[in-house]
Amino acid sequence: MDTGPQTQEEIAAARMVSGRVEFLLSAPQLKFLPEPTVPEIALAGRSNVGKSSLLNALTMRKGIARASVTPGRTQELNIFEVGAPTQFRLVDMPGYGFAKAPKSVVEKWQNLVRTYLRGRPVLARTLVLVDSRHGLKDTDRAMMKMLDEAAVGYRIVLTKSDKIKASALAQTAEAVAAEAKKHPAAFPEIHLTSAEKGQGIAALRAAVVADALTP
Ligand SMILES: Nc1nc2c(ncn2[C@@H]2O[C@H](COP(=O)(O)OP(=O)(O)O)[C@@H](O)[C@H]2O)c(=O)[nH]1
Ligand SMILES: [Mg+2]
Repeated sequence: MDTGPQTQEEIAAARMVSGRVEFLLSAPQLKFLPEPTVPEIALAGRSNVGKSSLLNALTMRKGIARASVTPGRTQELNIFEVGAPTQFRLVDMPGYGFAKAPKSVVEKWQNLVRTYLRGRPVLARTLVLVDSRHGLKDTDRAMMKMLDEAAVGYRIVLTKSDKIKASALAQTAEAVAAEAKKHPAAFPEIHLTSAEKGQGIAALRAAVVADALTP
C-alpha cells in the first residue's frame, strides 16, 4: 500500500509539519490557554483510542504527543503548535470513557471540554476518534452531541484500521457514516486511518491543514 503524500494538498501538508511542531503547554483550565491568535484543531476520543499515536502520525513526530504529556496531565488540554510563525494549533483533549471514573472527574472533564468547545472562537474543527474494532459507543455519541450543540464541525476518524479485516472495517465505516448523517455538525466522510501502517494519514493531514487554514 502506498500511503505517502500524493496529491498536491497532501505534499504541501506534509511539508508544513516537517517544519516546526512544538508542544506548547498543558491547560488544566481555560484561563491557561494561549491567546486565540491562530486556528485550532481539536482531537477527541475515548482513552486508548489512539489519539497520541494519531497526533504523532499527523505531525510525523515519533514521540511528540506521548513524550510531552506526563501521566498526571491526562485531564488537561495539551496544546501543540505547527509552523514558524505558528500557523495553527493542535489541541489534544482529555480522553473519555474511563469505566470507573469518579463522578467528580467526569464532571470536571465535561466542564473543561464543554466550555472549551463553546467558548473558543478560533476552534476550526474537531476530530472525533473512534476505534475501528468497536465503532461508536455511547460516550462517543455524547461527545458528538456536545459538538452538535456547540456547532463545531467534526470529522469522524476510525483508528487502528490495521487491526481488523477490510470487510469488517467497511461495515463499521458504513454504520458510523449512517449515524453521522443524523448529526448536524458531523462531516459525511469517515476517515479510515492507521497510525501504525499509515493508511489515511496523508489525506487526513491535508484535510486538517485545509480546515485550519482555508478562510
Ligand atoms: N495496531 C495499531 N495500534 C495502534 C494504532 N494507534 C494506536 N495504537 C496502539 O493503541 C494503544 C493506545 O494508543 P495511544 O495513542 O496511546 O492512545 P490514546 O490513549 O488515545 O492517546 C497503544 O498501545 C498504541 O500503540 C494503530 O493505528 N494501529
Ligand atoms: Mg494519549
